[in-house]
Order: sequence, then C-alpha cells, then structure tokens
Amino acid sequence: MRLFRTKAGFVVERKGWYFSVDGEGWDLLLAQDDLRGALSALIEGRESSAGFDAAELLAPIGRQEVWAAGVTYYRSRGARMEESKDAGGGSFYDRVYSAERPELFFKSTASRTVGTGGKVRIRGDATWSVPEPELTLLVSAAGRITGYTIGNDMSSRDIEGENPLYLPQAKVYSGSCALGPGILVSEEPLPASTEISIEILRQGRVEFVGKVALTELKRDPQTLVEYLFRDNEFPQGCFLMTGTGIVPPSTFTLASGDLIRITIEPIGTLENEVA
Ligand code: DO4
Ligand code: MG
Repeated sequence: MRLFRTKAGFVVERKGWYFSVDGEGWDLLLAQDDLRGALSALIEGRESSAGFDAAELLAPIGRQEVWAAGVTYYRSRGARMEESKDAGGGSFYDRVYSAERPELFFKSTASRTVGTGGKVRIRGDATWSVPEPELTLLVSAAGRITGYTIGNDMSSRDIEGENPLYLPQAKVYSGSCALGPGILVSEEPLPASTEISIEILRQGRVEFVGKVALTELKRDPQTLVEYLFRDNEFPQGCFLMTGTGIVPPSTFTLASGDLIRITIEPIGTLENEVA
C-alpha cells in the first residue's frame, strides 16, 4: 500500500487501485502507529478512482521534522575522510562509522523540502555540491517505523569538508531536501537486497549513475530510530534519512538544470531538477 499527498488531497494506492481519501489530516495520519490499519479503514467500501497526474504530487510531509543519519555506509565514511583530511577532520568520520552511537543530525522542515517534480537547490556560496540518495523512514509519534520514502540529502561538500562544524550550513538551506514520490506503508523491514539507484542527467545526457543495496547499510534502521527518540519527542511523527552509500567521484559537482532521478523499488522514483 502506498500513500500520496496531491494538490487535490490524499490518495491511497492498493494493489494498483487508487482511492481518494479525505482523511483526518496528514499530521494525524502520519503520527499513527497503525498507519496501514487507519488507511485500510479510510478506503473501506470506497469506489476506486482514476490515478493522478504526477504533476499533482506534493512532498509527503506536513509538520514532521526531517532528520538524517550519516556515515552509515563504508563509501560515505571514505568520502568524508578524504574531503576533510586537510582540515584534520578525517578521523571523526572513521570513529563515528564504528562507534555504537550513530551520527544523527537535523536536516529539514517542510518549508525547505520539495516533492518529486520540484526543484532542489545548490547553495550560492558552495563550489562542490552533490545529491545524496537515501532510504528514508517514516516514524510514528511513538517511534515505530510505519513506512518508507525516498530522500535526497542535498549537500555542499566543500563547506562540510572545510570544517565538520560547518555541517548544518552544508546540509540545511532552502531546497536542500527532497522527499517522495509517496510513502510505501509497511511495518516490515525492506529486504536487504533492496537497491537504491541514482541517475544524473545533464542536458539530456547521463552524467553519473550509481547503485547500492541495503546489504551495505551498516546500521539497523530501528536502532537509528531508537537513538533519535532518546530524550526527544515527535508528536507528528518524523522522517529519518538513513545515509548515503553512493558518492559521485570527487571531480563531479551538480549544476543548474541537472536532473536527478533516484529509484527504490517498490517505493518509486523521486525526480528533481536543480534550480
Ligand atoms: O557526516 C556528514 C554527513 C553524512 C551524510 O549525510 C551521509 O553519510 O549520508
Ligand atoms: Mg546524507
């Protein structure tokens, strides 16, 4: 079952059939522990409707905060150590990769987040910008993983590499986050063989492709959630990005007009142009 937020309201997709629902409000729905049950009750006895136009889709976020985990893949550890070695920051990434406590940071709010079809941004004062394709968890107010979406943790690597203390500036700015296209509603963990893939097109030509499987994810998603909820409350639930395992070569930087496509079956494809 998948849940979409569209300009015309919420849409539930079940086994290829689409149902428009009024719902009690997005935030109330996303806060629930039994999201699947709540949505099943909402579509019970309803006629299915025609699907929707992709142009109608909105980011699946209301008042939830978006948080992110970092250095959860070996590839990310190596890339951060390399980018920060001149600043003396390299060993921090190595240490956090193997530490019990994960790296968790605040990433975004709805106002900084775009949905599929929206435009992500690179910072005006950055010279080295990349997308970070990440499996993103939907977590209920009580700390239960109730669904999955696709996230793009847009990052300014030159700013992050200059000094690890600049991380919030490298990560949190207008248009620095994309989520979508919708939420795969499931309490079951995704199979470890699930792949995250990315394609970056420049003027219609493929500039970069990459792929990683969840087998490479070092941290258990439930443990990441457990750390996030320590002494923290999320009354509307929250989103938690699980980190990137795909890092383009150091010679690559995003440019205005690039098209970023991130796919995780069976969630879908998140597609954004760079403003
Ligand atoms: O530690 C810096 C950020 C790491 C990150 O965003 C990632 O690994 O995905
Ligand atoms: Mg990231």
